[in-house]
Amino acid sequence: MKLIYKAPETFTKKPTTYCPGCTHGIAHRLIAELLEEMDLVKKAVIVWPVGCSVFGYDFIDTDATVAAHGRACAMATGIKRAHPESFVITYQGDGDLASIGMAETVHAAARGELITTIFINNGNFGMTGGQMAPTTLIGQVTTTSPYGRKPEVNGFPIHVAEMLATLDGPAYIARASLDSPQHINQAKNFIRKAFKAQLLGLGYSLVELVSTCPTNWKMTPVEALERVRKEVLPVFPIGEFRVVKGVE
Ligand SMILES: Cc1ncc(C[n+]2csc(CCOP(=O)(O)OP(=O)(O)O)c2C)c(N)n1
Ligand code: SF4
Repeated sequence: MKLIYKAPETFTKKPTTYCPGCTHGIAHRLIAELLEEMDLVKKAVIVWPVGCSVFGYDFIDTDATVAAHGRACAMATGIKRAHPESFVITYQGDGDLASIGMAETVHAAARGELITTIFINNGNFGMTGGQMAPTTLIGQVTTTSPYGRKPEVNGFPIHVAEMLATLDGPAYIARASLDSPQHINQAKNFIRKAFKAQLLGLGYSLVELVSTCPTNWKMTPVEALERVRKEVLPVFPIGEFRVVKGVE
């Protein structure tokens, strides 16, 4: 039989800790495939966050560390400056990156640090029980917005990719979605460009990945993917928001 797919070699054989239908695992696969295709496995240092993906170091076998809540970009900055030959990635959820870690992220981007961030936008704090995140949609019910997010009380969702694209430091900023095979292929292309931005020394790069959290959304995996298409993508459109010369 013809082999059409096999798991990346960099994946460990450990059983996943993600819920059924969670797209964190797809994001992991794209990163591992690209590290292999671009011959970066030995140079890679991944800074994992707090949140459901904190155990990412158990699933992707590279050098790695874990940053306290939101501090991944600060830690990655230190690693990259001390070891410029390393290929440094931060992997962060929206609670981690856009809530308590927003300052670190914005300033690392503004400084044009030569690191790459993979940003998982699943609209809530997954690990701690589904609290409202900066990316929670207007009207969305979470454990801390039981009547739905209200702009007058909770403010508006933050569009991280668009916001960072206004800065001069980033070389590549894009948003993709993990809801369908076509979008997953596009996400891989965007992450490849983000990696290229770091390899060419052009500046900070970030790919936001619109993701699911079926458990806290209280949906089946299929309903969660449908919600991404119907409700999330109209608010968080996919596309490239900043591409400096050389990355394309
Ligand atoms: C300093 C600190 N404050 C709070 C927490 C609790 N905490 C752990 S995970 C998490 C939320 C993570 O949510 P997100 O970044 O959206 O990732 P997800 O679980 O959705 O993948 C929080 C608040 C912590 N671990 N450390
Ligand atoms: S709680 Fe949500 S983000 Fe965390 S593993 Fe489950 S589905 Fe994924």
